[in-house]
Amino acid sequence: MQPTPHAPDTLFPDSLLVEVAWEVCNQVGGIYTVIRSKVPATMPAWGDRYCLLGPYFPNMAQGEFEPYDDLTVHTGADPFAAAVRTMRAQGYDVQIGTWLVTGRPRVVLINPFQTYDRLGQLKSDLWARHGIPAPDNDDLLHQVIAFGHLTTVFFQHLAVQKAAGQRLLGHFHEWMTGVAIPELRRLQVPAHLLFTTHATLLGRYLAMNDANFYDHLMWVNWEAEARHFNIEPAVRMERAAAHGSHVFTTVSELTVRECIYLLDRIPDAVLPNGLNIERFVALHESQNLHQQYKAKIHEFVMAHFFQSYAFDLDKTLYFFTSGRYEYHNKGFDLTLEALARLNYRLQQSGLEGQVVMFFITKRPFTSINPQVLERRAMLNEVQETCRAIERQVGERLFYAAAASQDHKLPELGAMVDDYWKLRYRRQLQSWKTNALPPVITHNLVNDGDDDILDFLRRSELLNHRHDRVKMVYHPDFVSPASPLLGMEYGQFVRGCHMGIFPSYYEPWGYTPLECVARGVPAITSDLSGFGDYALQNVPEPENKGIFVVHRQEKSFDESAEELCDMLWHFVQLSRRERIIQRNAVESSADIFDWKNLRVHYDRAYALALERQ
Ligand code: G6P
Ligand code: 1S3
Repeated sequence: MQPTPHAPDTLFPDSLLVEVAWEVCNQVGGIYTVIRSKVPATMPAWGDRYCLLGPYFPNMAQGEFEPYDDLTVHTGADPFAAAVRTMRAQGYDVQIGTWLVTGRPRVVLINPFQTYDRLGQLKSDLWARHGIPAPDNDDLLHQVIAFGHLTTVFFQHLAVQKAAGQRLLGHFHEWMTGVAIPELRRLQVPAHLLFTTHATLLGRYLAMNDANFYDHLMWVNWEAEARHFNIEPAVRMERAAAHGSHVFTTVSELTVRECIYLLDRIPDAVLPNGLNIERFVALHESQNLHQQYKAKIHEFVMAHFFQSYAFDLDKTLYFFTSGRYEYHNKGFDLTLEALARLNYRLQQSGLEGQVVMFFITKRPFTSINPQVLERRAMLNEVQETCRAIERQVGERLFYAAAASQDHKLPELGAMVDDYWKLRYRRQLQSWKTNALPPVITHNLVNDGDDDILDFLRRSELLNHRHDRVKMVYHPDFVSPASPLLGMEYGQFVRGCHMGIFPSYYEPWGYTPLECVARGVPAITSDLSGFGDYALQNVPEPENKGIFVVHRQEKSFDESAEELCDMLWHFVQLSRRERIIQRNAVESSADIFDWKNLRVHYDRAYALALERQ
């Protein structure tokens, strides 16, 4: 396919930009969201002088990547195609094409496995030249080292192929791609290099293992800790990238502290993360979608709970949290504690209604719990019977109305055949059970050793009829193919009332921002980059549906109480107040549109171009 021509740029007109990330056409986590969502704001500025570079994993790239046809690669005048050509002429396997996402940027993908026959040499060079050791049995490190070498080769070719006077910017995200930086500097490849860390390796490990991580941060001996956690090679790669780049950046003020103490370099800039915010012209459109997707969640909830006992769906609120399973770092522990307190408060109060809380994360499981599937299947049968009765009554009523002499509504029950009446009664009899609705939807591989389940069992939050906070732990991502919550994640978010993300360690944290962008209020914390940014840049964030739990210099108990207060306040809002709040949330999302946040990247590029 021919690449689409893009409008020429006015910013940095004499420069080329290559953004290198492990997650280009390869969705793993948050960096995929950064890169992908930024494309529509990046293309108008850089157009044909922009290229993304990542590792080629055919299974992951499938469906997202469309290669250019041979003619385009062979004759393409742009320096990226020329660099690919010359690499291919040397026998390298390099893909060039279009990433099939909004903005359709050019991408170059390189298969890291092609240099595995030279791994021994690459590893010994890395050690001899940059003091970075590499163990024998770590496949991710091997891929990273191989890809780092191929990236270096690509930049060397690009530096030759670019037009005279053209300047080359290389922006590397995260340590997995940053390993090329020290080698590019050693070879003096004429490129202006930026490195962005989205979380320091040690920070993540230490935060997970030290309840007073932030107090101890400035005393950490990075070398000793890297050995202790057995991550020394990756930490050394991260440090080499941070120190070797012309411009070093990170995603939030919070991570700046980590960079200073754990990487020994003060970042030159903070590049906050944004989203490509798509706004509806009319606010009611967004409200309609909430109603539509909430109805889908209602279906799941009826299937899951109503076999055991029913409750009023109109007085039910849906809360959720989601993200990588890092129990402490993502604040799952705090969320559970606050929900347990909320359950108690609701039980003691005269308030009507209940909360259904979803934990959406990823854990190894063997299958969906057959009981849960059966509950769903039985409800589907009940629904089919109801529809059949509805059709029969509908047709007969219509006939009766047309033939009516007295204009009275006939007895509707008499219009249903005995067959359907019996079937209806039998289905309902066999459907109802005394068993409690399961708190988890899947069978975990290690059910006996799971922090969420452990908490629920210890605190007796087991979906008893009297519990006013019900739990649904869904240890798999939400997807339209799922027989339980068969919808897109974004649709699920819209159907909920509130997202809860009071992280303890979170360099940025997209999950609350994804809520806000969909008009759903969200709770974050002052230890997440997003929460910290909101406190500093959004006037009265709570009026825009962004609630920030204070965790800095607060005990677990104090933060849990604050979170519980926020939830308690929310459950007391009227429907009208919730609707008004959703409208306010949606209109505050613009602050986080890449169109507004891209300026931070532009400034960093300008700075990199000044440095040699
Ligand atoms: C949207 C719909 C309304 C509906 C409301 C429910 O605003 O347009 O028709 O009543 O959602 O809001 P709730 O917060 O109760 O889910
Ligand atoms: C990191 O991904 P994570 O969830 O491992 O990068 C994300 C994008 O910058 C960031 O939002 C997140 O906080 C980091 O932790």
